[in-house]
Amino acid sequence: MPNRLLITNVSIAKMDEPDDGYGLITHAALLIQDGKIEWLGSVSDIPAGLGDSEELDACGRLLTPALIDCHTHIVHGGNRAREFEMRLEGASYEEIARAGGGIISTVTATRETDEAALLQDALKRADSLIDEGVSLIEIKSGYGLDVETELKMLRVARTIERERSVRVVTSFLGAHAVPKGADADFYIDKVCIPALEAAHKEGLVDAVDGFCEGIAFDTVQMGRLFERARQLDIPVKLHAEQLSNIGGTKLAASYNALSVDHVEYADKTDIAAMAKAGSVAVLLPGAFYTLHETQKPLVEAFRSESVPMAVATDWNPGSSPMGSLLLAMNMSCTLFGLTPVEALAGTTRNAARALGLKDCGIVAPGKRADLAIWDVLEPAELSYRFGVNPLHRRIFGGRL
Ligand code: DI6
Ligand code: FE
Repeated sequence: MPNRLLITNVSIAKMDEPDDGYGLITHAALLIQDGKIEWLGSVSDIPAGLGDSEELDACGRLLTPALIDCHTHIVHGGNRAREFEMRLEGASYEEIARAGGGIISTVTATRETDEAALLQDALKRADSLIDEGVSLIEIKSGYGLDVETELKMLRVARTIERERSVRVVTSFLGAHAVPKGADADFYIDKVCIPALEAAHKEGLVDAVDGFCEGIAFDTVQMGRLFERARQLDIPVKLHAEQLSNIGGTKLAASYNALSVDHVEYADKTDIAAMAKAGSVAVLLPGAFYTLHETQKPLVEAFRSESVPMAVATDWNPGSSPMGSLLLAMNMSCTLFGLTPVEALAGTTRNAARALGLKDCGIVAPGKRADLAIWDVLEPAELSYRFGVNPLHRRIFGGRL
């Protein structure tokens, strides 16, 4: 029997490029063959001769591309609930970081946690994303800051893909923070770049990321890392303009970054540079919310410059301990003013683009059959509610 699945009686939000809306078709059907979308259209046009296909009646539910979380740090040890309390007592994120807390405290915990325990914790986090219809998770290193632990994190990330029906894309984030007592320049040249080379050699690196910020690395230091990435032919992306504007966005754009992430403090000249470079803006409302930020990304400028906007959880133990991509979609609307169409494009089509992937993120013939079926009538419902999970079922690689 051919490996075919026919979904009938479904509404489909195709989220495909030429249409600025949802690309919605109702009373539709969709045919999957060998893990890919073969055909979609009106139920009245279902091709003949499919009698031997497995069939699924969606009872009028909504089908979308499966969701993509294009920015996470779900492999990490420990937690930072104490810092949450400290911030509520008045300490700022930067003050905690400068006092040796923040990212550095997670580095200590991650170094102390063995690979098996890191994997168990990360799988739980991956499972909660999968339960919300996520088929693809980007996972960063960056809590090792030494060769051994950076590689350990990336190996765990790759293992998740073998343990679960989910795709994983990795980013090497060795330039996340300056290790305690180290000199930032020395660290970049003598630890971070060698760690990148070692991780690349093991096939663990899909992209190179960094944290360009007053409390982390400046543009000159990031530039040296990006130069090495370019020599190794690895695409780059950057955490930039999250807490201040120090030029990270323009640096990233000059390397044709896949994405520039956070970008609350990016100005119009930064956004013009992103447009020219074709970089995606990854908006991370969980970090904005957690840190009580007030500077919002210039959404109107991203729109007018046609810079695609993606939305992600930034799931990490410090600035965004958020395990829900649906909540990130809601927050991107409520806090940043995205429309529900933009929020869904941000976790499907534009999230795929932020990862440099062309085989997923929209519902179209030839794309991977990574799909989500929701117990909702209209696509705006996915962003409208929060704390509610309307997933009916997820299809991964054509399999229910
Ligand atoms: N920006 C972030 O939001 C995360 N990393 C970064 O560079 C925060 C990571 C953390 O606080 O542990
Ligand atoms: Fe992050």
